Amino acid sequence: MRIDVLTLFPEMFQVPFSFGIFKRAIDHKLISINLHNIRDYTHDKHHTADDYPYGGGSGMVLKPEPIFEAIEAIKSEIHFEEEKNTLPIILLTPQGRLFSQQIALELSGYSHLILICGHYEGIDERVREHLVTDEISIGDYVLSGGELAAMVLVDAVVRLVPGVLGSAASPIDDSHTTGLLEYPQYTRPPVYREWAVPEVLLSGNHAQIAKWHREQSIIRTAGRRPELLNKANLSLEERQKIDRLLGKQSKVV
Ligand code: 6GU
Repeated sequence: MRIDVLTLFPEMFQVPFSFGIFKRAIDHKLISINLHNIRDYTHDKHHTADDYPYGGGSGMVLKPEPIFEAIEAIKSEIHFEEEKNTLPIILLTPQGRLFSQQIALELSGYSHLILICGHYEGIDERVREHLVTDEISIGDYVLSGGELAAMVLVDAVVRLVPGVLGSAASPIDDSHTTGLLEYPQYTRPPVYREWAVPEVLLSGNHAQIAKWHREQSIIRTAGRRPELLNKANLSLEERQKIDRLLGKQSKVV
């Protein structure tokens, strides 16, 4: 998968993309991330990427020309019409559709994505109308720019690209894919400050352990995020257990 990112601050991406799964995925050529400074596509000697809003108002607005030209430069390297026409051009903005595991999964199916990091007070509307194919927000709060949102999106998408997580971990089991939150995890020592690890986990009985994991996931989801249970794949017995749980217990576990 190839990801092109248009930003005023390409340096912000250096650290996160140099560690962990990103570094491994880039080194193994499973993904390539190309950073483009929007200022490099300006033509005046001050490299002006933003300007005052028509009609007045506070803040600056990103100019359309450098953004159109950057995308056209990227597209000129694509030789297949089909890819050019289906390529997602995603604007990160608080006005976009709310990002989710479902959207991450959808985006992980593309071989190429372009991300535009919005900044200042806004972006010229013509970019939205005539260039962008999708707008995404990562949550109902305001960030000062789209960069951190782009990093969140790239992280969530890249780990779904086959091979990126390696063979041990599978994103299929992730919470928000299963609809259930993760069960509690323990490691050594078996007793720490008199707090013992649940006995079943030390039993070596794999069937009992799997049953406990499942139960704990359900209890935890019912306590913290009951609305997630609607999309979880639960047996009738499990549904009945939850009804009893939610009826009797209101404490968050
Ligand atoms: Cl994508 N951009 C900005 N500036 N703020 C946000 C956001 C994006 N998503 C949530 N808040």
